[in-house]
Amino acid sequence: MDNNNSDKNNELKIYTYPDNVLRAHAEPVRDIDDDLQNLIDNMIYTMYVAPGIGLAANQVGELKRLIVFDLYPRKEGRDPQVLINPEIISGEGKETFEEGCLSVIDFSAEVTRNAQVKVKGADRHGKPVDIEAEGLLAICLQHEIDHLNGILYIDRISGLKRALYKKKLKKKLKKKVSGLKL
Ligand code: GNR
Ligand code: NI
Repeated sequence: MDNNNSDKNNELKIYTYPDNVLRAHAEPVRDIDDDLQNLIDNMIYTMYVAPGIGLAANQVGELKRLIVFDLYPRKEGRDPQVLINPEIISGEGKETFEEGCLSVIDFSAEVTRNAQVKVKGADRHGKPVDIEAEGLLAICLQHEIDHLNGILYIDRISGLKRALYKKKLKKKLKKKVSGLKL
């Protein structure tokens, strides 16, 4: 990747289930260089375009421990957050929330996770950050950190609901294939 501004604000391809890249364990970020800054900018751009409240590097095919998020992606006064090498250091309580994922198309389901989590990591300049999260932030951080470990929210729902999604997806893919003009 060239290190110029034209590399910023590119919409990246979001990989979707059942792509293998979503099942891979992402590697820790070692170098905070210009390539990483470009990837961060492109991920933020891609998240807003999607639109989503968070995005993990696996979802755009980069196996790096890097997430971006913005719980309130309104147009005015956007405040995108970046976490490099995020780790959940503790979790407490339980909360159930209806989740969706940019990598799991046309589906949503209730997922139970910790209601509060403490997360540590680094900002885009490598400065250590500690976050005490609850509510939507806690859910979003757990969802994104799951991605870095190859886990999708559909892994955390009942087998019956997961089977329902797979069936729906199969049907949808068949329709797509039969509609192809070859
Ligand atoms: O945009 C997103 N919304 C969302 C809603 C409930 C729980 C988690 C999320 S994250 C999701 C974007 C995404 O797929 N991030 O990985
Ligand atoms: Ni997701």
